[in-house]
Amino acid sequence: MATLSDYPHLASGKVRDLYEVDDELLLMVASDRISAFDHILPTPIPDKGRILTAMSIFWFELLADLVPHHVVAVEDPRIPADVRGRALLVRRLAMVPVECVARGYLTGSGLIDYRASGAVCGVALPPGLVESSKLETPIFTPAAKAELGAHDENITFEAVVTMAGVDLANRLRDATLEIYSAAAEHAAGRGIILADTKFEFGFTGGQTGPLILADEVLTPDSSRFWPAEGYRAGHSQPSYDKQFVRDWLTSPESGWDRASDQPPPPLPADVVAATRDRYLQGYERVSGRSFQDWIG
Ligand code: Q0T
Repeated sequence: MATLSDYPHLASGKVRDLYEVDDELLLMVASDRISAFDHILPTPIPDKGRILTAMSIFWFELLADLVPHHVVAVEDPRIPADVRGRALLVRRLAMVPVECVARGYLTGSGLIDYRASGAVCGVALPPGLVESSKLETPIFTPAAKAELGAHDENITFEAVVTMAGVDLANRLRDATLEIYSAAAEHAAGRGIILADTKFEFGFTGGQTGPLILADEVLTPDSSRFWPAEGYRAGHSQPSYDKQFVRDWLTSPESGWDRASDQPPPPLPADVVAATRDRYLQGYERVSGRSFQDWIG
């Protein structure tokens, strides 16, 4: 059986790690780590890595008729036993260095940019929009990946054209908006608003080959999911997954000052349990699948 130390480490995000299996294959490993307020918390959420991997697989499968994806296997002898259920064997691609974001609602950096300029990534929006407003039409708001620890920088479509050429830029925008629409429609049928999401694409051959959907997809780490029943424009929506964590960290009980240079404190067991439950409920509600049926 394989072990993680068999594979050279290639890259790490805040909560995931990438390893080289061979010239054609990589291993993407999701951890139980959770971030909040731009910090990795010292307390893991049990099963988070497996739940988000199951969620990503659900969406890759649902969207497979619309876009090819990079997943080769979730059960394979080349996947080490200790990461089984939270690791994906994926095709090694030439990645497009653009974070392909679709937004159907205005929040986060989109709202900040709109308040400053009336536009997001060069897309002019009508006046009078507020926190969490639904957009008339979903928009493509690309970003450039920042160094670890920094925020991705919103860029214009013209900047994508400069980086990737007009042809590829058009294909990235069209694929991003099509995939977002299909996913948002599925989520709506389950009582969930998909406010926004981020995709990454790559190629196997040259840039003329098909765009292949990579990374993780449509997890709470790459997307904003809102319960449809509580939605109200003009208010920030509770985070489906991290609200207990944020509420506790900003409460006096935590003793933590967000503005300080101090690392966040360990989470209490009840906050951990409630957060694990939210991830579980989110997966089961969006997929209609039982986490008990996921491997591991
Ligand atoms: C990638 C080649 O660094 C990243 O994730 C950290 C865990 C993002 N990233 C993805 C790749 C992929 C994918 N996914 C792929 N299929 N082929 N590179 C590189 N960085």
